Amino acid sequence: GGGPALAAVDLGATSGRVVVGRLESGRLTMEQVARFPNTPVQFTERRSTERRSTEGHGTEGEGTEGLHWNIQALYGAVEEGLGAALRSAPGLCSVGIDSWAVDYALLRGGRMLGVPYHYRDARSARGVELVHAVADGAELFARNGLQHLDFNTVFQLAAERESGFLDLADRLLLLPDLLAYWLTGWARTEATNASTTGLLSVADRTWDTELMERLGYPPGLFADLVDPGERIGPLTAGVAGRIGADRDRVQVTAVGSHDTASAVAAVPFETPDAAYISSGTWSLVGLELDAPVLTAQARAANFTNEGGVDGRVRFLRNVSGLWLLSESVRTWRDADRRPGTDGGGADLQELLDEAEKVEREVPVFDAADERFVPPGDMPARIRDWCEERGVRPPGSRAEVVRSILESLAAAYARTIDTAEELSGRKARTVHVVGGGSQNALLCRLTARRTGRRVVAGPVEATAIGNLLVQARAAGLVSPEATLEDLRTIVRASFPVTVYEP
Ligand code: LFR
Repeated sequence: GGGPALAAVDLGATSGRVVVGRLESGRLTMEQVARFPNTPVQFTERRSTERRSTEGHGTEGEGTEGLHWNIQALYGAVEEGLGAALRSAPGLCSVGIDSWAVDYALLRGGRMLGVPYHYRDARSARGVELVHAVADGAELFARNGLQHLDFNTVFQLAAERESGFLDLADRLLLLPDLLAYWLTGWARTEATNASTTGLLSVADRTWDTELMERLGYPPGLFADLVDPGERIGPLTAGVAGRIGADRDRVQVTAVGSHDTASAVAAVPFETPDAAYISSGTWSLVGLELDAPVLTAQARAANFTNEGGVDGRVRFLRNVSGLWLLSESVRTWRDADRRPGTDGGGADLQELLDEAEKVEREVPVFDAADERFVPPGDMPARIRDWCEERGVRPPGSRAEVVRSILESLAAAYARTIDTAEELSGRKARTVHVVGGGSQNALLCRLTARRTGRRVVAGPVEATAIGNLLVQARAAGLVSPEATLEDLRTIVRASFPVTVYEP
């Protein structure tokens, strides 16, 4: 129809989508108008030709040039998706963009330098060494409130500086901001995503220029901050022409451009005494708080205080997620393709059905172990983890799947208990949003292992949070609406499934 509509561009680690949202009598309706794959690219070795990688995902080997995002392809798909959004909703007035965090592009004179790295690229380890020589983990946590993850932007940039690229650049843009820049010509940095860089002060959420200077990162690289709900700018004439838009009618609006910030904004909390799991490639497990927890205990437990929509704090931990499953399935598919191997079947749904029936006790491994971050053979890494501890590893593929789900659920339980202790806030209910909310076995195991009621859904929380922040900015809901008011819309619009412990 011709009524006002909004578009969410939501880029995930394996696929992206464009979703049109409309508000009709206090309810949000959504229509997915485009979906496209996000396939990272591993470029061949730079240093030694003899060590050319034979495996497609060679980040475990040394000397590979790098694992990158195919950002041009993503941008092309976004423009096409916005064209589809306009055809479906001629009244489109606003676009918001979110993606995973921490990754960025360097530019000079508006032109992109090189191809953005994927946060799972191995070079970050070197960056950690370089940064820690200047500021140790305790100091970093006091300044930025973040859990240590090797791929935090602050570490990636140290590797970039060492390779000389930082000297060439005059601008750094996080990836959703880069797409917004290409659509509008306006270079801004959205604050929730900026909070994941390690370069934003947790005290006042402004750029930590002192730390930048000590690390040799020119503060002028970093663009002005915008909060979710602020306007970034209208489409350029060129973009408007290509997608068939009336130029000044469509604004790009800042949303929680860190996907997890948008997802948490859409958690249908009924009371503050609840935890959430934003469950996709990663599981982000924690609480929404009004103020950060910066104690030594919080740092030791590797909790993060990321910036949320409306100034809330996302007090959480990165626990691995469905990545463990998807990488396992990829490994099995590759194996089944090799001649002479008898495939055991690698259809995820079938494996989940079989995993449900596994009766043998499977091992619970530490799903948050860093060894599971780079791409690779997860079943082999799980086996190694078990063998190092004299634990019997899972045998069949179904057992591996069951072991992954049990281990994720156990990690959720531990993390939620710790979040309660560290914050003094109770978590009586656990909300699961995102793709993992549709995995019934995982939800049941989560209820069992946490001993708490699990409320699963909505699956599209990220797109919903993105759209509702735009709706408020565009006046489709009251500009005065609080996050709680927006969550009332979520509850009215999307059903949930409850799992009792
Ligand atoms: C989830 C997520 C996490 C972040 C990780 C890497 O999609 O955004 O919150 O830690 O990806 O950017």
